Amino acid sequence: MSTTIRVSVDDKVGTLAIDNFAKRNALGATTVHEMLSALSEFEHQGVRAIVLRPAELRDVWSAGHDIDELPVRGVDPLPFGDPLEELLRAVRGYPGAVIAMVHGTVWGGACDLVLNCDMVVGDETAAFAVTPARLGLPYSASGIQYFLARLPLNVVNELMMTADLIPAERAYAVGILNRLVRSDTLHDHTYELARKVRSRSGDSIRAYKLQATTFVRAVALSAQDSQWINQVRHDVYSGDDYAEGINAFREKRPPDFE
Ligand code: LCV
Repeated sequence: MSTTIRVSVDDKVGTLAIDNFAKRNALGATTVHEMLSALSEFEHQGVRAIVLRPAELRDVWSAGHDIDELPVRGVDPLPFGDPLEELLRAVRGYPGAVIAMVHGTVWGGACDLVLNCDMVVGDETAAFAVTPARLGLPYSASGIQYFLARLPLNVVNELMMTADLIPAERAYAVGILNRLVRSDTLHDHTYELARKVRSRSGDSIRAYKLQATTFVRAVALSAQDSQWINQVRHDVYSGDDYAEGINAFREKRPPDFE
């Protein structure tokens, strides 16, 4: 029995709803593993379009990675095997459309999750922040690569360097949102889009998506540059900023990176 998500299917359109508002729908290992199981079950049932949403439409869509589960200084906070990294790969690899329905603020790894969805429908309350610079954390190389495939460099720079929320109008203007609709029509617009995808050829869409996500990953990178990237990230997650960022969150105070 799932404890932090709600799952349903209606005529091969799935709904995957995060239901843990007490922790602002933070994406901890328990929630992520339930979401991974749901995606696997959707695939088994031949679900062709999935709507990813919060169970309750409140002011926060998701607070991102569960900070309480981030490791201490000196340990990579976003390794390949991190549950949230696994979820991002599962969404990218799902053989059908995953459509994010966004009402409220989306933080950090949840922003990565939404941007990894195939399409994003938001309303006027939707806002997006990518937050490693609030935590002194070196973002994952795969995450950065995917952000750069999804958005212009200057927009990724703004997200990564300010860690501020980009509000709905700008999110639509810069391409984070496919559709920007009024909150009272958000549900209908999102499910209308999901049903449209569901009505098209599942084989064609599956083949397209598998190729598209493969092409996005296909970049030439020397072993030397790969090792250099690992060293750059190691120096940050072993440094003072990361320790301060995590401690500041736990002590409910602004971080002091001076
Ligand atoms: C665990 C939480 C969280 C949370 N984890 O409610 O992108 S990266 O690299 O940064 C990546 C590593 C990542 O995703 O890191 C997480 C990035 N997320 C954030 O920086 C957002 C942190 N959360 C907030 O700023 C606030 O909680 C927001 C603005 C989302 C909501 O504020 P609000 O005042 O409505 P509270 O802050 O009171 O949070 C309610 C409860 O949820 C916990 C938080 O600790 C609190 O728990 P307690 O009731 O036990 O005090 N919580 C919120 N976010 N990411 N726990």
